[in-house]
Amino acid sequence: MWNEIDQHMQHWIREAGERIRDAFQTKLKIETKSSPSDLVTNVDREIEQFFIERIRRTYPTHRILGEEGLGDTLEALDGVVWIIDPIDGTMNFVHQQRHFAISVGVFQDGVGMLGYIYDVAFDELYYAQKGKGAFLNGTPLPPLEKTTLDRSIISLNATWVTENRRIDPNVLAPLVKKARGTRSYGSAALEMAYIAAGKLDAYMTLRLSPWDIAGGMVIVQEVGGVVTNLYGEPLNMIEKSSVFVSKPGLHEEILAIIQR
Ligand code: 2AM
Ligand code: CA
Ligand code: CA
Ligand code: CA
Repeated sequence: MWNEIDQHMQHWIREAGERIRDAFQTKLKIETKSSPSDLVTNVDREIEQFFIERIRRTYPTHRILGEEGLGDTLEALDGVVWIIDPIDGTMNFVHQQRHFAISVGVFQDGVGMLGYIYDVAFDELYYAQKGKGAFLNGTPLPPLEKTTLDRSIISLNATWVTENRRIDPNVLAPLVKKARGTRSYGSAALEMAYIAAGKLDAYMTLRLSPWDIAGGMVIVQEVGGVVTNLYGEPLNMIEKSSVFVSKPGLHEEILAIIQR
């Protein structure tokens, strides 16, 4: 069953990517949601609808949780659930026309079975099937090796060093100082894909939704990366939470610093 779903999805996601690239030739309708930095466009909604139509036609019993709310309203993850973010990194999509991705995870009774992150501008499809390994455009991604903070690039958002309700900026200073470098790409999905591919070593963020991380979680775990919240606890794919994704070894080292 999972191989069959994967075959459909490999076609659907590349077709969706083509539609997004075509949309650059049209005028985007841009609106704000919860805040002036929280953007949505007509393309976000159209791409979510694109996946919903195909999934419903092919798998009428599956349920769909999508960021733009065009799927089902879910209270639990029983059965097969597709968790979809049609465009992750909408601000990048609007301002930069790159560094955004389609992110999809397919879960069965709460367990991630398939994960997809499609970097549309670069035409790079990261995907994984539980127990079968992770791939980038068909090439297997090697297992992640343990690393240490002084040799690591960590990804986090600059707003953390401003006053905020969730984390003391002074806790982050030693972490940022000790790391080899820091980055921020503005797409949780791509940041997770980069960890799976060894381009980043850790990614941490304060508040994400299931659709931001569902695809990435399957891909990262398949190469031995660790995915938890900022307290080191497992993630629950039905609620918002903080997220901390890392290579093995480094995960313990960073947790020890931020929990001091
Ligand atoms: P989105 O583009 O799908 O909304 C940006 O730092 C990252 O955080 C993106 O992955 C973005 O996903 C996500 N994000 C989650 N909630 C957000 C919000 N309220 N405003 C902006 N980005 C948000
Ligand atoms: Ca959004
Ligand atoms: Ca998102
Ligand atoms: Ca989105």
